[in-house]
Amino acid sequence: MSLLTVLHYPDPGLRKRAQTVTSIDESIRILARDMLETMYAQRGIGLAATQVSIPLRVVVMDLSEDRNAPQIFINPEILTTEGIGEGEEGCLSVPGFFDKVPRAQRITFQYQDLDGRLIAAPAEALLAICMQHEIDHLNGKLFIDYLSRLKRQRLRKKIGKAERDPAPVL
Ligand code: GNR
Ligand code: NI
Repeated sequence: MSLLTVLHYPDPGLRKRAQTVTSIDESIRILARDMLETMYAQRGIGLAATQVSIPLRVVVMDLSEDRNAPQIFINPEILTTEGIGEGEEGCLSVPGFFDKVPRAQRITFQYQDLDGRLIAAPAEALLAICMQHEIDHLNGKLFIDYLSRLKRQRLRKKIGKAERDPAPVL
């Protein structure tokens, strides 16, 4: 088991489009396991491989209260969407920042499991929101891209400042 480093905005790695997984082999199993470990360590409910510098279409999630229901989605794709709603979102790659994002309320999506089986399923509520958030990551998109220019400018200013003035070493 190994913990992976989660990239933070504005790291350019977060803007890469992830490639389709063509062979679900041992390396993908290890990646999924390490991503779950990393997600649990950071108290996230989902994680996309692009966030840990691996440009492959792999997503992990655990939406359960008890943090004991890991889910792995290979090559997830949205098939249909219905309705529109707004929910508060956060992202492990934009720590400490939360805002409302418009998302489809209900979706159907497909993915492959670790055995390569193609599965189609409906989603609503938190699963629908999180699946859209994670598939955006695989396409190099972040939830802050949906904010107004003003809000994004304010966020960039806040983060830019922190990066320009690093804490002095001793
Ligand atoms: O932990 C997370 N919480 C969350 C809350 C609302 C909408 C989406 C998310 S996903 C986020 C983890 C993450 O950054 N996944 O990419
Ligand atoms: Ni995220």
